[in-house]
Amino acid sequence: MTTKPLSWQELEKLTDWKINRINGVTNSQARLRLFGNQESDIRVTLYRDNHAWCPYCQKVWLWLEEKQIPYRIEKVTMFCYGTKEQWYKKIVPSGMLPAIKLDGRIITESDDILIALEQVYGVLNYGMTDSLVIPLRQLERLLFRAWCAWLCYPARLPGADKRNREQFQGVVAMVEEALAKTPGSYFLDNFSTADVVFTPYVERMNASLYYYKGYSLREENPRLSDWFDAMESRSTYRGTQSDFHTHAHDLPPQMGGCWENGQPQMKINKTQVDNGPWLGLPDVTYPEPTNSRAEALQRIIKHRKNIIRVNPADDQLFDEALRCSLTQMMTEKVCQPPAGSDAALRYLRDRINVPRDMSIYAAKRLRQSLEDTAALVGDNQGIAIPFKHRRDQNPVEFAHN
Ligand SMILES: N[C@@H](CCC(=O)N[C@@H](CS)C(=O)NCC(=O)O)C(=O)O
Repeated sequence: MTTKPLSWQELEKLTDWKINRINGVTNSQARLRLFGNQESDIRVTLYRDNHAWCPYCQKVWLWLEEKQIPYRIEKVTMFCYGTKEQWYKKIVPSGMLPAIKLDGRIITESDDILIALEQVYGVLNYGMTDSLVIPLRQLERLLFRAWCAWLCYPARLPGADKRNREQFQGVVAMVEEALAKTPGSYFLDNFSTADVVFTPYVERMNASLYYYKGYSLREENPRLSDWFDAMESRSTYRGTQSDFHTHAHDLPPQMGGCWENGQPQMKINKTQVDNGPWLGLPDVTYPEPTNSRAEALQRIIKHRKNIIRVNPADDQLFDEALRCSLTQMMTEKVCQPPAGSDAALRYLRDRINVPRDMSIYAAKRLRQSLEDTAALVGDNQGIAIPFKHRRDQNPVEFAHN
């Protein structure tokens, strides 16, 4: 069945998605988190990056959410997508993230931040300097280095890719062994700091190795698979969790490059991450919430003016095409977009960020509806996502209302 695009007013009636940013579940839009406390109880400000790309920020963010510490959030631009704010350079001259202000004192370095927070608020089941946690922190760094060695350097010599892969898998085997030491799914007998420390990079390893190397960390390792499932049972993690598409394209400028190995499985994975279908990718396994489409719709409605303004296509043409795509997403009826809007729809498809813009399933639904709608008029792609920088994501463009 085909239909005409709904107007923005009609679309607005199809969503009642709403969250309580301040006291509700973990979300990336909040500037203030109270967990039922008063604003006067706040002693902490977290400085994290605008797009929730910075892994070390995720570590501190997750810890604060798990401990339900009341805090403020100040967002800062990373060098790879824009200009560092002067006010931030005054507090942290290097511009590095994350940082916190705790009782007026600025602290940088994510490990030092967690240790300082533990001194004030107590540990998250086990502390950073606990004799059980220290070897796990060392193992996480070992895994990180093996991942970088495989992902971030070109494997020019024959057999290099295979060797790097084996070296990485060797460290993964040690991680599997560490996870197997306790009966539950977490690193220690309960969820703890150790899990928080592993989270940011294991999430990025899962995404990047799937996309650039055809290796599925989560599917090939049973203990890590259980660990991911356990993490996804926590609303705190779900609020900070990103997806394969976001990471595949946010990592290259941050890491100084990610190298494809060109193998058949890699090519299949890359095509699926970039062109869909996005449902079914092993970046998430918890069941899809019933309101994922309503969330995507609400988020687009809120930012539609800027989304249309920054899109390279003509505003009127893209406005109609975008409404077609949203109409299709909400009604499941085919809605023919204007001729020539395929590249514009795919431009947006490629720039939805998780969790910055919306949660993982909402983004999958939206990407799919943009792709399905674009496919009705052609196979033109949007302007390619840059690899060396991501200034196409400069948050300044979204500061206007
Ligand atoms: N050892 C530091 C590493 C922090 C770090 O590398 N931060 C990166 C982002 S992940 C950064 O702020 N780079 C500057 C920028 O990208 O603007 C920590 O643990 O906090």
